[in-house]
Amino acid sequence: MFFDKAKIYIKGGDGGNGCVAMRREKYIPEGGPWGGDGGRGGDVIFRADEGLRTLVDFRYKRHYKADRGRHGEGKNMHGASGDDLVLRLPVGTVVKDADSGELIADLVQMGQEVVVARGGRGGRGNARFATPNNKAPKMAELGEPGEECRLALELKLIADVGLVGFPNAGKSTLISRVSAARPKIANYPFTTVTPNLGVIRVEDGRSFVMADIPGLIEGAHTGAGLGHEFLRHVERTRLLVHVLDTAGSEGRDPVEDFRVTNRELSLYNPVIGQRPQVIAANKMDLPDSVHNLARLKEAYGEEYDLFPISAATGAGLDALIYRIIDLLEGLPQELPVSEETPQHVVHRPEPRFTVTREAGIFLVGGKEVERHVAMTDMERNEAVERLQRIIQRMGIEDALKEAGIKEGDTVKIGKFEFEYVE
Ligand SMILES: Nc1nc2c(ncn2[C@@H]2O[C@H](COP(=O)(O)OP(=O)(O)OP(=O)(O)O)[C@@H](O)[C@H]2O)c(=O)[nH]1
Ligand SMILES: [Mg+2]
Repeated sequence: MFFDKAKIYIKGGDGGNGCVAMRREKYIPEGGPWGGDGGRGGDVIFRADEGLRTLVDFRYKRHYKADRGRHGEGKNMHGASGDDLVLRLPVGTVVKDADSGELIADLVQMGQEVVVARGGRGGRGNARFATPNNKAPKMAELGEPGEECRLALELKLIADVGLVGFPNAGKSTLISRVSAARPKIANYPFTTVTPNLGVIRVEDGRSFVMADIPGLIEGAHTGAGLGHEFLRHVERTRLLVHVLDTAGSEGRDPVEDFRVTNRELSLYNPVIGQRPQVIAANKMDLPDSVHNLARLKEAYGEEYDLFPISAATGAGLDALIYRIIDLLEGLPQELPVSEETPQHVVHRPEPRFTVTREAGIFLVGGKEVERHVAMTDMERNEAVERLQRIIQRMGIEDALKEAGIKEGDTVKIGKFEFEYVE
């Protein structure tokens, strides 16, 4: 099954908790703190893999979590780190934040790796909180929670050449003739319902990748036929080969078809409408093709390279393939960027924290303070006192006062709620 879209939830592993322990050994009655740190949680990593062609795996399993770090232990023993979780995705996968739509990664190269959710760091053990004033701290940090997010994955195949044209024009026949790709071929429209990639090698050792997609019909931009759904798979090609049924089977007119398909391409994305094109005038083995070829040459011969071929017999294919490969050499190597593909990620500076009032409750938000709260062991007074100092130092208390907080009001930071006291 072919799937080119998926939404998944991922979470980095939580850090392990720091340990509270005191040294107690023979002859060392007053041993100091020796609670070790927790280990860091594993990252969630995406790796582009050339062997994959679809996002189908993510259709059935949608939650992914990396291993958490182990907790620290006495005798200053640190917890082990959690294992990273490496997920393999097909080359060409675009990764966006499912909620904001922000581009997170574009896996365009085989083997490319991106950390999409970091594991949390381990909490520090009490050994690390010893000071001259507090030689035996009875607190440790909890592990930092791993990053979590919902991601929208979208596959946009990466190929040098895209085949476009009406259904039944012979696109799949062509790719099966020149590459090892074996798509379904049949004498009815919309035989191809998923894109296929084929690698074409020529005798001098050069090669390129071609993508075959379902046929387009008039009104595809309004969803007719299979619509524009599959055009994203030619968005990242450098050259289009426009396949025409030159024989005009079933009352079609190739001169008209060329115009209609190009209009649909431009309506989908003007950038694709502008992409260099070569015309493959197919089915030259059939009657009527000679007459139509003359008309095509008349109409488009000036503007486009036009190759009479028969995908069925193989006639004319060598000339077409060598022309494609020569053209590719003259085109820029980098991926064409479509209007849909953002070129850079915009990072908006976030305020350090926010204070809002909702139904009488004071809500404090912000990554940094929420992290401090999540890493505080509320069962331990020393830990809570430390959190209070941090909140004060960050200026949150002043901000709360400014917002009109009074003794006894409720404050909520992350999942933690408490009553405000001066
Ligand atoms: N006579 C002749 N028939 C051809 C030629 N090329 C393809 N055909 C036939 O045309 C029909 C459609 O071919 P496909 O390759 O499936 O066409 P397609 O463009 O991939 O069609 P969709 O996947 O529906 O978009 C099949 O019956 C092919 O055998 C050709 O050069 N000559
Ligand atoms: Mg086909």
